[in-house]
Amino acid sequence: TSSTKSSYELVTLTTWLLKQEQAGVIDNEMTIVLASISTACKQIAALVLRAPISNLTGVQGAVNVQGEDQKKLDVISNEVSDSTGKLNIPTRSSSTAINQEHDARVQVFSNCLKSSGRTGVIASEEEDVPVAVEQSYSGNYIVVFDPLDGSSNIDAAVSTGSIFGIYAPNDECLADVEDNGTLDSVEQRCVVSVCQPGSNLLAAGYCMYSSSVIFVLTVGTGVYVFTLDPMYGEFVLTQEKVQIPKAGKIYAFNEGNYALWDDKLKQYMDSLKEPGDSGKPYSARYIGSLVGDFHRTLLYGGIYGYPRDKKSKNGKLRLLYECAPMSFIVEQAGGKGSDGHQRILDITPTEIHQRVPLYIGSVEEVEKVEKFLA
Ligand code: P6P
Repeated sequence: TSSTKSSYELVTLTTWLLKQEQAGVIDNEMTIVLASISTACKQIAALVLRAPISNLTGVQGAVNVQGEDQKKLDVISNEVSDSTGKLNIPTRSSSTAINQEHDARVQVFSNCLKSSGRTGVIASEEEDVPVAVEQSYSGNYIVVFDPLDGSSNIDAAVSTGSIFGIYAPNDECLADVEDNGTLDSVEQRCVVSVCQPGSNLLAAGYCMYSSSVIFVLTVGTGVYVFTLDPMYGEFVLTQEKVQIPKAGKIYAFNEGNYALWDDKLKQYMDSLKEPGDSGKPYSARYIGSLVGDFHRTLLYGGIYGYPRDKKSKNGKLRLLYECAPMSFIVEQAGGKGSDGHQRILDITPTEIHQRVPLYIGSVEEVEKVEKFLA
């Protein structure tokens, strides 16, 4: 008998979401928010695929709230389709237009979420403060995201990714809430409503733009992997209930920072290089893109780490829209996400761009580094 699945057996993300809704795992509003996120990811995939061609690479010139040079694509990847949902892929001739209008340019993720009508608040790496969504008709979900993590890799066509998390609606920060306070109090309420521990996440996922476009999602019932079929632009279910190996001899750290690490971490890193009982040391794999390094860790086992160091007291990665969503996913796959001492999902952010050290992957590997750091 043929081992390949015939097309009618393939499950698309759309039908998978509807099944979760019918089973009562998610509600209709969440289905719409997740569908709008998958649309944003398909649009970003198209942008990333053509970046060199449409001259989107190169530094935008603006600097985001992180103080990092904004690559053109991560500005646009924050929005892509205008209100008509049309995909605004700039052509070569419009590159100057991009420069002039990048502030006004539509933003992929936030625009798709706004047009879903079910998103109340968004918090993005590319936005200084949380944004209360005017067009929210119902649902009012809170969505946190990094629209294009690792965007510095775009020019070299190395994997990049979008990361997102969804929290339950709350009325703290709705745009239409009458507020006789100052704008600051609205923003402050937004920050309060967005700054929740990852243990409150209802859903989390990422889309990796690599040799395949891979959409990974959990709604709290395990981790599901979808692969974009460019033949008809649908995400197709390719793995379900993924379980990360309990151990794995692959580590992903930027060892260029070794001299800046504290001694306990150096001892951990040195230990990985000893052949040990198996006679084989660990393998180093580091591509400088969290989503790419994480996805390989999820499937093959091992550990990704971005420690604090003498330069970056809290490491580099953001708790709210990078570490927490990835930790929710890895725990759903039987893995662990830690700041070196505590569970990432137990940490409540005090501000939306807060950084934390991150050690994430196979349980035995994360516990090994925690022992060295104790
Ligand atoms: P470094 C990309 O900028 C990112 O946020 C992650 O995707 C990636 O793992 C890390 O930073 C790379 O940082 O300092 O090693 O270049």
